[in-house]
Order: sequence, then structure tokens, then C-alpha cells
Amino acid sequence: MNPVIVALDISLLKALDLVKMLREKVAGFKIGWELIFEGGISIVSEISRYGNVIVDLKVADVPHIANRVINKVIEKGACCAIVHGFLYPSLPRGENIYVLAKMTAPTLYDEVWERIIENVGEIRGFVLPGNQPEFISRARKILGCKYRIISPGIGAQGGQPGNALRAGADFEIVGRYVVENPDRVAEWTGLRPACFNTP
Ligand code: NUP
Repeated sequence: MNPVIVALDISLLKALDLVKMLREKVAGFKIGWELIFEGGISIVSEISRYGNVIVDLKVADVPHIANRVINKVIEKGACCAIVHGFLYPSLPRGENIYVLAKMTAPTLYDEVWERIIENVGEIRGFVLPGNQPEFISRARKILGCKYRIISPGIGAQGGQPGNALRAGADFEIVGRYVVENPDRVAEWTGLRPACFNTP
């Protein structure tokens, strides 16, 4: 198993083919709006049969509504869901929740991300930019191994395969780079998560 989570921002049929092809080779799959619009919420259960599923709806609402959305995708079999860190301090919290604290593109998070990760409380981990490994190193120093770090931005957004892992991430999230050529998952052979073995 390579420490890669494949972002399935593709059509339903293509996603199912890719999941069957890569299920033994990657740590999990990330599902976003596009696939849920096309396949309905049951697509979460369908893909969960083949591996760990992270649902990336970038939830951003008051905690009681955010929790309702998150509970629905967890009930369908997802391991976890991503919420926006700007909700801090009114974040939903829990073992299933990844908090997006800094993005792969420039945003206002660049000014506050450290404040978010230092104060967040009981959650599963953070989404931090894999195309900026220097920030992954800083985050891992601050966090120790208390939280998972998963990192998009590899390949199409400029990050080099493996650099975020070597800087302290547990898993790299990869979309287009692997979708275009699934054999590229071999580029992660021999790499290991920094702290956690499951997403
Ligand atoms: O900051 C973020 N950047 C980002 O690209 C947070 C994310 N969740 N993502 C997601 O990672 C994005 O929505 C997409 O699903 C994936 C990156 O895809 P690709 O650039 O590897 O194709």
C-alpha cells in the first residue's frame, strides 16, 4: 500500500474503474461534490467497499448543521470528512473530522493557519498543502504525532511525489496526476506515513 489517497474528481464510471484498479495499491479515495452529484450519496457506500473514503465537501456551516452533514456521510461508510478551518472556534469536532487549515492556492488561511492548528482540539487531523512542504514541516513540529496530516497539491499543482511525506505528512492526496496515468502510483513505492498508518 502506497501512502496515497486518490482524489476522484472524475465521472462515475471512470471512478469505479480506477477504484477497482488501485484498491490494493493506495490508502484510500477522496470523493467530492462532482461524484456525489453524479452518483448520489450512495456512491460513498459503493466506493467504501473498496477502500477508505474521505468525503471532501469542505463543510462550512454552524456546528449543528455541519455535524448533521458529516454524520450522513459517515453513516454511508466514509471514514472521515473535511471541514473548513475558518469555522474555528465554532468547528464541529470528532474522530471523523479533518480540518482544512491552509490551502494549496493562496487564501486568507495563509495569515491564520498556525492559529487554527495550535488551538483546534479533538479532531482526526489536518489538510495542509503538499505543494508547500516547508509548511508541512512546520505543522508537524507544532503538532507532533497527535494529528494526521493529509496533503493535496501533488503533481498537477506543483508538489513533487513524496516531498510532503518526507516533510511530515501521513498521506498525499493526488488527483489528476494519477487519474491521467494510474501507473504513477508506483512513484510512491517505499514511502511511509510520518505518524499514522490509516487515513
Ligand atoms: O487546499 C486544497 N487544495 C486541493 O486541491 C484542499 C483540497 N481539498 N484540495 C483538493 O485536492 C481538490 O478539491 C482536489 O480534489 C484535490 C487535488 O486534485 P489535483 O490537483 O491533484 O488534481
